[in-house]
Amino acid sequence: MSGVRIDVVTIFPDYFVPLDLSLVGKARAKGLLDVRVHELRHWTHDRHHTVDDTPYGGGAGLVMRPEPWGEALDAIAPADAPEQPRLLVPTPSGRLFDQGLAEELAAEPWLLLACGRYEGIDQRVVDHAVTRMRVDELSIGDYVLNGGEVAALVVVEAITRLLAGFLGNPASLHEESHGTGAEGGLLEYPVYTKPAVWRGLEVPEVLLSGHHANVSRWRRDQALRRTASRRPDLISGQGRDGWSAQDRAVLDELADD
Ligand code: JD8
Repeated sequence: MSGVRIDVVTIFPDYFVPLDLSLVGKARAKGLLDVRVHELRHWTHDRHHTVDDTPYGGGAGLVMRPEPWGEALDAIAPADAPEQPRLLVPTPSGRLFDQGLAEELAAEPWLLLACGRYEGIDQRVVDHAVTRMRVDELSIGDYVLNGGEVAALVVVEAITRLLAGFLGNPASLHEESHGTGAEGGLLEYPVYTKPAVWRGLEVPEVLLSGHHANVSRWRRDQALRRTASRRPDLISGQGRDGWSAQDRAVLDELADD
């Protein structure tokens, strides 16, 4: 199997059934993607398949034991293997996962996602793994989830759709928000389809005009307006020389509002 290999270790493998569905499922069927989901408890040896214990230093909750994780990583990526995966550990205290990181990870041949639960994974698992593989502790956003599985699903989908041969029309990637393509960095413009009038609401005239230059300008203006109002950080993040004169005219007009 030639595609990108993604191993996922979790105590809730059923969370990853959705990866059998839809476009990711098709990518797996096309051999673009080799996803392997592993049940962490497979690497426990007591009859209760214990994966957690009380935290050193006290405090609420439980921490995931290092031993099952160590054995899981050793089994999936033996230290003497010719190559090692890039280990991704979802955690609220990780670096922010964004489109730039998604594009970087989509170029990796082998990823291993370690999904924690409880209060998290004993830190020594990461401290030991970095001695033989690249490790990224990442967060999908500033809100608290109950575990790493949902974040792992987000990461797998965001990476898979960037794989060559995945999207019917890769050109659409360039137009996307957050991408590093020409349109990147701005939120998407509003989109419309038939009918031209729906419940008394009309599609903007310019989109029916067939005047491609006017359509592009309108879409750019809409993307600038949306971004300025919803994500001003994405505007201030790009120096003024990143904008055309027409862009700056729109931004100045918005600034005056
Ligand atoms: C991994 C355990 C739950 C987190 C006590 C709630 C990512 N953006 C994100 N928010 N939350 C996570 C995340 C939460 C996780 C684990 C990722 C493993 N938990 C813990 C600390 C507070 N409980 C995440 N990516």
